[in-house]
Amino acid sequence: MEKRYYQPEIETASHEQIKQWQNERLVKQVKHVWDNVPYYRKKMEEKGLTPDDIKGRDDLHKLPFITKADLREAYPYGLMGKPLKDCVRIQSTSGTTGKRVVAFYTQHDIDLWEDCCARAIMAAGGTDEDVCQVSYGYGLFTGGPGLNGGSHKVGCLTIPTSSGNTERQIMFIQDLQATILCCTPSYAAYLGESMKEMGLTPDQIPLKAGIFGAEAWSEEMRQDIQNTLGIKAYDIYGLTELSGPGVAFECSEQTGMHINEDHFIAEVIDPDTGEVLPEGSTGELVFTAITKEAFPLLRYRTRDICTLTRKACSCGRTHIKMSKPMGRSDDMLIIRGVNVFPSQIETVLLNNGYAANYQIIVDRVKNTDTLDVHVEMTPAMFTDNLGEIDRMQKELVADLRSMLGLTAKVTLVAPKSIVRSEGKAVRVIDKRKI
Ligand code: DLL
Repeated sequence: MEKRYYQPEIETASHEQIKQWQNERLVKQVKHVWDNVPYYRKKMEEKGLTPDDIKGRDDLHKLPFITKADLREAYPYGLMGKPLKDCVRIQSTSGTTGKRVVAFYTQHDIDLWEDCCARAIMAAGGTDEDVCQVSYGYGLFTGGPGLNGGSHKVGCLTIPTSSGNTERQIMFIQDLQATILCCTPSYAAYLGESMKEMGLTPDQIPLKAGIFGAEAWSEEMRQDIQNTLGIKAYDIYGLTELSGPGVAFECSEQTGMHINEDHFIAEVIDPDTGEVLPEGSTGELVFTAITKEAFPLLRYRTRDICTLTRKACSCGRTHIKMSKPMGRSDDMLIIRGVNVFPSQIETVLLNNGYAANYQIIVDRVKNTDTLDVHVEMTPAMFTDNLGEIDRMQKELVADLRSMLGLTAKVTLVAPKSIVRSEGKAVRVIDKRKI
């Protein structure tokens, strides 16, 4: 495939050049934050630091972390780096795990964010000849606005369907011959399932690529979506606190996501001690935004667990790659003392021929944690033969035991009985917290 980049001189810059950009921008950003964000200045003072202590990337570890708790404490204006009159937009998270995060943007911030999304679209093969359907939610969620802006920058014809109304989504894909689809992986799987039911085969679907993110999804789910829709499915990562989608994106190699290092410095730390881990270790991802003006977070703890690698990539991009996050540290379930990520359960299900339609129910009965996995049978495997269902359930229990090291209860349910999601899927119900 011909190599195309949105900003070639940046995306393929040498490691020395990237380091130089990071050093210069970090020094400038620390000064900006010191001068304009009293909340963070106080945190630095508490550690006995002034901007003079930060001469470049190698000094980053000295700076204090910012956590979700800081965002809550400083809500809504306490971490702003620019006066309100210079800001043109906010975006916000759904706030499912506490108070909403409100992030502020100057026009310059939006411009750089959209550049990052444009890089992702071109890495997925997008050009100005493409028709890009953006089926992420528009509004406060960053998915729709971010990819919409990136699609404009690439020059694609953009279809801003937002999420939901699956029939209309499919109508636009067919009638306007959409070639790129942007949505959550769970919604892509649902669209694929619906098109299959309508009798559409992959070669009758005009899509060639998908840019899917905003939630954890397994390699097996990627294969599933690629096969049903007849596309290449690319991962994209980001979070509202750091702008939104496009902090990192996948290229033709599909082996992890390039982090846009001219805008973000990534570290991986031990989530328990906060110690910075060497490249290649698995730990919590921490980001420092070095170009953002209005919401300039330094050393923000994402709670996402992954590894970083600077191995050469066949796409020609030089920016460091992050692995697919295996989940969030706060998504990790501790069941009878064992750490369980929902993505591990998904892998077992998809390897056994099930689709990613499942729900994990955790409870505590008589002081013992219980793990119930409800899994939909696919229409092809559906049966009402109880002996056969029992056999299939036992097979999954055994495979889950070898993956997780503990026994789960598996209940197979009829096709279509688990609610489909149009945005981020809710996979886990933890009744211990209710
Ligand atoms: O989900 C931004 C986004 C929109 C990313 C569209 C990609 C595509 P938030 O709602 O603030 O922002 O949620 C951020 O979602 O910390 C991760 O836990 C998770 N996440 C995002 N992308 C991925 C991904 C958007 N590709 C949180 N794989 C992050 C796994 C992801 N998890």
